[in-house]
Amino acid sequence: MKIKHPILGIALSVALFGVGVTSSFAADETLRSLAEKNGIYIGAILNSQWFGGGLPSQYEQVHKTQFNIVVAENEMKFDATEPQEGRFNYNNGDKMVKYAQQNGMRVRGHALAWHSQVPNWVNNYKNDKQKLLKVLKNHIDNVVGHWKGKVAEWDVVNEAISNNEPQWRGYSVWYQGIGPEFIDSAFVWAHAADPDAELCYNDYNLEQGVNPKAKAGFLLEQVKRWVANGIPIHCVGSQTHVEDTTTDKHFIGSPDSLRSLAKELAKLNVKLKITELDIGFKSGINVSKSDLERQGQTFRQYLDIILEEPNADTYLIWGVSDKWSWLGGLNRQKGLIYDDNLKPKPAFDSLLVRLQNFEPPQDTAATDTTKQDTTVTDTTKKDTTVKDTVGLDSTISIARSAGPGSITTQLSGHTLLITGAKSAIVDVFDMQGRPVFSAKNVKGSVDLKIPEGLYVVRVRDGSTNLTRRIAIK
Ligand code: 9MR
Repeated sequence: MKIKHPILGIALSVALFGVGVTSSFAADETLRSLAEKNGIYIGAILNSQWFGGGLPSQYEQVHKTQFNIVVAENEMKFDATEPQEGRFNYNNGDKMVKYAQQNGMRVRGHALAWHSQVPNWVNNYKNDKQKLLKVLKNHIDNVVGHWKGKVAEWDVVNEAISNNEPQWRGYSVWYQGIGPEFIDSAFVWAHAADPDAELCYNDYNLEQGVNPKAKAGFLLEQVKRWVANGIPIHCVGSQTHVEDTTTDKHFIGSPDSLRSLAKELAKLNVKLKITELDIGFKSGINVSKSDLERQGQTFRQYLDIILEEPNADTYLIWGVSDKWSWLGGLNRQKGLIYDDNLKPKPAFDSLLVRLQNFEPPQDTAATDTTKQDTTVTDTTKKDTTVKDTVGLDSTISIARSAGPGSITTQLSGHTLLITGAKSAIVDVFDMQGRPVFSAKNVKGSVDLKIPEGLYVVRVRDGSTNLTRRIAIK
C-alpha cells in the first residue's frame, strides 16, 4: 500500500528524533527530512559490500540519516534470489528489508525480469517456451510473494529495449525464448503476487528525448498499449546514468527531455521515478571544484523534475560514496554526491538547498488530475499544508532562529551573528542552490559579502548544524 506522506513524515520524525520534529526550526536538516516535507522519496542503493559487513559504520549512518528509500545493488536480482532452480535465497534481501523497517524506509525491489544476472540454469531452457514461462512465473510468484507488503515497488521488467533504433532487446533469454509477451505476463504475475505493490518498467537512456527514434518514444508507445490493455503498470523507472555534459562528446540526454517523458506518462496516469542516478566524469580527467559545482546543478535539475511534476515522487542515486561505485566499469568517475571519504560534495549541498527552498505551485492540488487514482499516485504528494512550516514569508521575516543543537543565528544587515558554535563553517547558497559564500573558523560573527536577495545559510560546527533562509536587505 502506498504510504501517505504526512503520516510517513510524522512516523519518520518520530523514528529519527524520538519526538515529532516538524517545525521549521528543526536543526540538522537532512535530505531525508526535507524530502519528507516535500512529499517525495530520496534514496540510494545499499551497496553490495554492505551486506557482507564490509563498509565502515559511517556509511550506514549517512545512509539511514539522509535517505528514506532503499534498493539493493544486486541482492534481489534473479541470480541472487534463485541461484538454483526452485531454491530461493532471501537472506540478503531480508537483511535489507529489516534495515529499512528499523529505519522507517521504503523498499524498492530490483529486478524481476532482466536479461542480465540470470543464473546459468535458466539458459538450459532457452528453446522451451512453456518451461521458460513457468520458470519466470514461479520466480515472480515466490520472490514477490515472499516480500508481499514489505517491498513497496518492483522493477518488474528491466532494460528490455535495445539501444539503437529502439526495438525490443534481442539478446535476452526471456525475449528469445518467450517473445515480447514475457513483459506483459511478468506484470500480470507480479500484480497477482502483491496487488498493493507499485510495478515499474525500468531502463536507461530514457532522458534522450521522447521521439520514435529514442528509447523513451518507443517505451511510451508500449506503455500506452499496456495501459489500454489493462496490464498493471504503475511507473516507469528512468535509471539516468548520465555523464557530465562537458566531457561527454555524444551527450544527448537532458533533464528537460526526461521531464517531457514525465508529462507524457502523466496523461496515462503512470508515474516517473528516477531510479539509478549518477552523473559521472570521464575516468582519468582532472575534476575541478567548478566541475563538481556544475555536477551539483545537474543533480539539482533532475531533482526539480521529481519536485515539480505531480506524477514523479522518487529520486534514487546508484550509490552513496564515489569510493564504492560501479562507474569505473563504465569508464566514469566521481558520479555520486559523497566523496571517497564520505564527505558531502557540492552536489549534496545543491540538493539540500533545493529541497529547503522548493515552493510547490499554489494551484497544483486544484489542477492536477493525475492525483485522483490513489493506487498509483499519492494524493497527498504536493499537500501544501506540509510545506507551510517552511513557507517563504514566514522564514524571510525570521532574523533569529535557533535549533535544538543550540546554534543560534541572528542577521543584522550583512552581518551574521552566531552563538552556540565555537568555530563554525558558514556556507551561503542562492535560491538555485549555487554556493555564493563560504567562511571557515567563524567565531561569533561573519560579514556576508553577498548582494541583496534571498539565500540559504548553513552554519556547521562539528556535528551540529543549522540551515536557515535569510534575506539580505
Ligand atoms: O551496480 C551493479 C553492479 O554491482 C553489478 O556488477 C552490475 C551487473 O550487471 O549491475 C549493477 O547495477 C546495474 C543495475 O542492476 C541495472 N542498471 C545498471 C546498473 C549499473 O550497471
